[in-house]
Amino acid sequence: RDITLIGAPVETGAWRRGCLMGPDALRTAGLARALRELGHDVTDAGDVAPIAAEVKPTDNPAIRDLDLCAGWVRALQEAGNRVAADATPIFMGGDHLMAAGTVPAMAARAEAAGKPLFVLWLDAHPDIHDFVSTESGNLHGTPVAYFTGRSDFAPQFPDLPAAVDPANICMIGLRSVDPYEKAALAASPIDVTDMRAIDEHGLATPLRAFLDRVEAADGHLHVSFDVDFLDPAIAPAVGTTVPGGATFREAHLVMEWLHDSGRVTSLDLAELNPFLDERGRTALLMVDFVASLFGKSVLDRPNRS
Ligand code: DIR
Ligand code: MN
Ligand code: MN
Ligand code: MN
Repeated sequence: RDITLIGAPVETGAWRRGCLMGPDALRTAGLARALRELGHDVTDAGDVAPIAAEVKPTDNPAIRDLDLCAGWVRALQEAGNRVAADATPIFMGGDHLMAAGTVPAMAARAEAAGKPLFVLWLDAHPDIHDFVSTESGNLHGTPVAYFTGRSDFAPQFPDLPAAVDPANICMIGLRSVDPYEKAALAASPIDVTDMRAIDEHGLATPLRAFLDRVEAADGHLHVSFDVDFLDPAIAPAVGTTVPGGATFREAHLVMEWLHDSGRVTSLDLAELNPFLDERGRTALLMVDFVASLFGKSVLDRPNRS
């Protein structure tokens, strides 16, 4: 595969500073080398920079750094639009606001290819707030509402080049959902597997069902991987740790099945905050998971089951 690494060092969507260093930590942890060892052609396109913009303030005084956040969304959409039709971009974040840039660009790319875009959202949080509902004012909590066209983000964020159908979204790992988000998810066709469902039934069945749907629709698949999907005991380098996350084995299975599906066309690595890491262990873990997603396996399984 032709893999393009794109740095998205946005940190103004999160309350804590430090995601700025995410792309460089992933580079230092050997992301490009790990992918090359698997036989992929890897290009590092460097870091995107925000497009300076002054935007109209919203009525919500909690929202922070709106100008810069809007500038990042615009810049990341433009960077995503430059990705070749047959390349597989890995967007190295950066806080999860990055997905407001990357996902609309990937939706537009899929549309140009005549395919639907599916999104696998691996996260403790659903990130489905909008400018009105966010109480924290941290815009990394808003990308899903934006890229599904659920709420109005105009004129601060760009007009959506293509919206993602919420019926094509699967969220796995949720365990921090506030009342607004709970109601929003209940009213939406988004397929949700929270931690309780994982404890009761495991994540293999819902993941298989989702991947089968992507296959049946001949869709593109964007994976948005928030570090806080993982349990903080194995992945401490994230500003919004929530106890009770995915184990190493659960996440590893997700990565191997994603590889076996052959469907992943783009990937976000979001919320890595190296300032909070322990000697790079979270960055190294993320590189390991990405390697599994792109073909590193323990044993060959010709029957794919
Ligand atoms: C949180 C942020 N739900 C908020 N979400 C995070 O501020 O609205 N997403 N951390 O991953
Ligand atoms: Mn840098
Ligand atoms: Mn998130
Ligand atoms: Mn999260």
